[in-house]
Amino acid sequence: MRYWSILFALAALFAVGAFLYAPFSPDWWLPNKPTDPHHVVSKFGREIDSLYLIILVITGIAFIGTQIVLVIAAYRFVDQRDAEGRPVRQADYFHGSQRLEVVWTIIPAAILVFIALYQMGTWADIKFRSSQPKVPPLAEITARQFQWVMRYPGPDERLNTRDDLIVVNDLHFVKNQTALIYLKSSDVLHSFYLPQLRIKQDAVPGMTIPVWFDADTAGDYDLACAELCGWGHYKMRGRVTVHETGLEFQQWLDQKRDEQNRSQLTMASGPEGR
Ligand SMILES: [Cu+2]
Repeated sequence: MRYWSILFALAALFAVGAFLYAPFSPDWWLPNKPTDPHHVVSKFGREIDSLYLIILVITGIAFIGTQIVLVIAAYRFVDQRDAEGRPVRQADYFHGSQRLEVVWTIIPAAILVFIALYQMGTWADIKFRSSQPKVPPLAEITARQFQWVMRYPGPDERLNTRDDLIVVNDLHFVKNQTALIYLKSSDVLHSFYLPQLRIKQDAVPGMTIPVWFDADTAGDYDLACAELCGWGHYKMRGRVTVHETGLEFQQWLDQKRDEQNRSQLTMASGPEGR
């Protein structure tokens, strides 16, 4: 029944066609056009995207290869009968093939070793403590159900002093400058996720984790929590603003600090102050 093998071949052809077409589709997401909302804007991000593409090419070749073999096998070894209804070809039974098993173990193992070694430099740049940039921290960010509390150092440039600025869900830094933050959690596991920067780091209760990143395009981006942390998980969305210049960033800091001082004054002066 060749008819069936051709029908199954169509399914394989469709799957391979969809795979090959996907990168040219307007909805394709990696790597993406500058107009795309998830366009990568950081050095780490581009490295991660290229790693992703390499893995996609390797798995793509394996995928197309297996589909071709599947279609050929279904067509060639089709169930055929002679006039008396007996099978034309007798099936062969054999107890495995050691050579084949060695081949299909060594090839994937070699590919995995290659990927493991190839990505090591990128991983080290993003995560190793030894790569931590020697810059003053931009902020300390504490995740809690369900918001990001961001503490920026005040004019004394030190964290956890009285002149700190505290804002919620509002991350600001300057274009082309490495931003270093200290990530904490005050309740459960959260995950600090900057999609356009391809940065993701768990916030772990009891730990202070340094995270660093940069952006080469000024603009507004997203901050999300990527760890289901409770009923209000979806609310842990923050704004990320990358400023064109340090001056612009400083102006934002000053303005927020003024607002904070004013509201503290109002609170301190009690009802008459209103
Ligand atoms: Cu969360």
